[in-house]
Amino acid sequence: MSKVLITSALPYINGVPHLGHMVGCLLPSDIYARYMRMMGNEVLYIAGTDEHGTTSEVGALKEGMGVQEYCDMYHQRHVQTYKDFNLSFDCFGRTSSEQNKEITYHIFEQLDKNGFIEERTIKQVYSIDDAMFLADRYIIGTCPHCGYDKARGDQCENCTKVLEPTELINPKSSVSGSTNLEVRETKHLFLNLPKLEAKLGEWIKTKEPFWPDVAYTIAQKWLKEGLQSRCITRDLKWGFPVNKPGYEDKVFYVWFDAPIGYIGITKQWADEKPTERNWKDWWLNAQNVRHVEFMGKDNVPYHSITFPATLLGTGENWTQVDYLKGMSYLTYEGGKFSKSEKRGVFAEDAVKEFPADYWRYWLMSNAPEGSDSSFSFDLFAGVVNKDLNGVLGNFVSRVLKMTSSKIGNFVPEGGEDTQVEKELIATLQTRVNDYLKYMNEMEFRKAMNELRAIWVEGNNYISVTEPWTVIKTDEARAAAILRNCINLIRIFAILSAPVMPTVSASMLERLGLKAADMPCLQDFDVNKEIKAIKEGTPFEVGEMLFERISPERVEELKQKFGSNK
Ligand code: B3M
Ligand code: ZN
Repeated sequence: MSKVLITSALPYINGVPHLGHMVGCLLPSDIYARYMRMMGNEVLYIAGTDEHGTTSEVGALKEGMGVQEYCDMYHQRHVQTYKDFNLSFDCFGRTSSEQNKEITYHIFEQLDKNGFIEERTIKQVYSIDDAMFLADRYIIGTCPHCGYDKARGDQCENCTKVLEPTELINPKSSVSGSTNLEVRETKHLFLNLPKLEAKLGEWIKTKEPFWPDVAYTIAQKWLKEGLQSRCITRDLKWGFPVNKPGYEDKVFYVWFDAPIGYIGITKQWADEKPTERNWKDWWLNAQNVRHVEFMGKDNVPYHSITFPATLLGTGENWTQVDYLKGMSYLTYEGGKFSKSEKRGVFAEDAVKEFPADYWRYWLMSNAPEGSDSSFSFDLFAGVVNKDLNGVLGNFVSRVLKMTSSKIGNFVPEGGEDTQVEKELIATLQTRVNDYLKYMNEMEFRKAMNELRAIWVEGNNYISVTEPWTVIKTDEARAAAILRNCINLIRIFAILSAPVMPTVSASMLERLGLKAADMPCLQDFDVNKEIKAIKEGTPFEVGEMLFERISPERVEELKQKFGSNK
């Protein structure tokens, strides 16, 4: 048994997650965590809300709440949403925790002691009416290049030119609208990445065979262009106050303490049961831990450069990422998800329409791996009706109903297998091996494709063997066929468990089994598993596993959630 540490990028606290967030890191990490547990590994699966930064301060201001109160409220909403989606975190914590503060301070002190922190004086825009320094993107004005009047201080959305806030014509604060702004000098701390470059380059080389191309290429590109020092402090109130004399009125930049949050949240988890758990077993001088990180591709530079460099600079032996899975983006009905324009499906609303497993399966079988992918209700209904209801649901209901009406509510006894079963077992074994291989490699679309092909084999088998005809002349043979089919239901339930845990449990329950009874997926032997349920075992037919989505319902959903078309 090996130890696998799985982290999902920590969702920003402000706002609620939409389907794009779900598929970008939260869902694939959960599927991988469930799968790795079923492979017999010791898994620690961690995530939490990313709470610091200007966006939280501004968000709280807009909703007329204190920042702490705002974060407490949104944290609960995140927790509830992920529970509804059945995400199996060992701990879903918060970057604002005391534990994270303690570890952030320690890491900063080490970096400072080792000479990787520089002090610099920079110029920044101060809003007198808001009584705060404004982050570049909170200053809006007219773009000097194209004349667009809502350009942000970091970039013009219209002509895409990167800007300095001081270049804007008629700048104003987007927090209050005030034009009462001035440029002030302020002292900040920088992480000296150029000084860490050589160490980092050495470390990245050791990762070459393990990293998918996208992460490796991004990291190499940054290294080739030469690293720049990065400012790790901000003039804000909400955040961890900097633990260095002269900087007490500043806080750490959100991207400094957010990835440290993986460690802080592990400590939160350990502190719940201090006699049983130790966060250091996973993070500091830890033995045999493989760390796998999931994130949207825009987060890759922070996880392959800044955070590893931060840990390397401490001179201590921290667990570093071994494999980084970066996902592209999901679009909605041909456009962007947009909360303000009320377009797109938010996770908390999605589960009110259909059970989480429908979404989990659709999102993973259409995961934006490699390139972006697009959600539409037509595509969603197509997959639910065809793959889930038509292939899997139909097989389960057909087999159990037929057995019940022709033989009885128990696993049929007697009868022999033939060449057909030999071929079925061989085909399934090849497919199962491929499925497990893709899951190991975190190639989720391919894995889901294989899973569906496995269900299809069940339908093929029953069509070829025709137990409903055979029973008229050879009851024993029909019994053998239906017994195999019932065992296939169990096999399908086991293999589907990482992606559709509730559906899987419902399939098992019909056969009098529990999720805890599932065998280890390592060396999964179809030949053995197809004989697992004893003859005479009672079963229940149960309801249809999935509902069909009608064209009328699709139209309703498009109206309700907005469409770009
Ligand atoms: N909160 C960005 C994001 O949600 C950021 C990730 C932090 S991971 C340490 O996309
Ligand atoms: Zn412009």
